[in-house]
Amino acid sequence: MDDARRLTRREALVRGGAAAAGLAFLPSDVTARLERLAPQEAVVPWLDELPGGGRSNLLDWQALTSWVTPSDQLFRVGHYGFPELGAEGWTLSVTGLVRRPLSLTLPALRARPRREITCTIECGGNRGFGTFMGAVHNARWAGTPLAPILEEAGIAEGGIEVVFFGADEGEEEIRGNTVRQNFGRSLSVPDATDPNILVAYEVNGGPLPTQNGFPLRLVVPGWYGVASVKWLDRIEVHATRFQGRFMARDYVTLRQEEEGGVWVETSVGRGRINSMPARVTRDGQRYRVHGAAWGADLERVEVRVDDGPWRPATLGEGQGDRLTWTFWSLDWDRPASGEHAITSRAVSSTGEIQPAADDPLIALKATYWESNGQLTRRIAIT
Ligand SMILES: Nc1nc2c(c(=O)[nH]1)N[C@H]1C(S)=C(S)[C@@H](COP(=O)(O)O)O[C@H]1N2
Ligand SMILES: [Mo]
Repeated sequence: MDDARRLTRREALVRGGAAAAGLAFLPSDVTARLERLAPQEAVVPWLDELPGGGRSNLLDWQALTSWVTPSDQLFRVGHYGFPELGAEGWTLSVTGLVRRPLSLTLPALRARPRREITCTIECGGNRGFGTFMGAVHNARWAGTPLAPILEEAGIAEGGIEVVFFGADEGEEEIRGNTVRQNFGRSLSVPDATDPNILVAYEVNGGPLPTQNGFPLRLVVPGWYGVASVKWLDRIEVHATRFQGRFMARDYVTLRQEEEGGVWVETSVGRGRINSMPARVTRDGQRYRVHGAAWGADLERVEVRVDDGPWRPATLGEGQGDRLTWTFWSLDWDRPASGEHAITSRAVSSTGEIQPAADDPLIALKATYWESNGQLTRRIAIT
């Protein structure tokens, strides 16, 4: 297919989608909002197109239409598959080093104070390999805060680690033994008492989709997705640090230190500063680059075209909320025809800059997790 025809097909697809969503309410100000595509605007396809959807239901960046990811568009990761579980009789137990063990039914959890939080969750493996590029979502979760549950159970003397288990399980080979294990992840007691952590039973105003943890999951805002345990049915307080597969074997970053050359292994934990050019739109001769940034308290996002200067983007929806992604855009007037490279980088309020691809933080990293380096996308202007 030649480029002109591809463009036409994309335009039709994107416009069709927008029309179906009811574009009648289009506001006059379309700046920095990916979800609002003016009728005369068209998406210019990337040359390095990234497939969305698939088994992991990855985000299609070019077709990104909404700041809140609709529930049927949430990416999903299930290391032991995606169990279809019933809500009937579900209980969440809180045991181990606690003074008052608890067993909480779903009605009991729903009767507790309800809290909603909108947050961006990214898989620690996002962008780490091949086309696994859209493992991030921004959704509005509802549930009850974890901290008061832990408070009620009462961490007993010596309890340092809160371990969360899902009902999903698999066989693991561990030092010569074959054992069955549930998916498990832990947080230290101070990390687990973060008031933003939810035991969630709803997303975007509806039940959790099966693949995203129905009927109950943990939501740990500000952390890579692996911390947000799905199909949650057991919380244990331990006296020792938990070294399960998803803490200490998988989701471990191996990186060489720039000074001294020492190799260090760290468990994937808190999210990292990140950004992504999502798409370029064209309105006559006016082009605009749109994208998203997340993983830090953002101060600004900058965009570079080819080897030009870094230019500040206009921040849009999500600005000022460190737990959600922020949409951004940059006007790109009258680009020369031919191929161009577009790179974005996020900068945090503490001055942290999203690392370049050749930054030692990225270049000296041997594993694919925490791949938050700047990404360059290619586009042809005709
Ligand atoms: N029980 C359970 N919880 C889990 C997982 C899992 O395999 N089993 N995968 C984790 C990983 S690696 C990620 S990235 C997030 C993804 O959440 P989502 O599938 O709702 O997008 O779920 C986390 N919680
Ligand atoms: Mo993940």
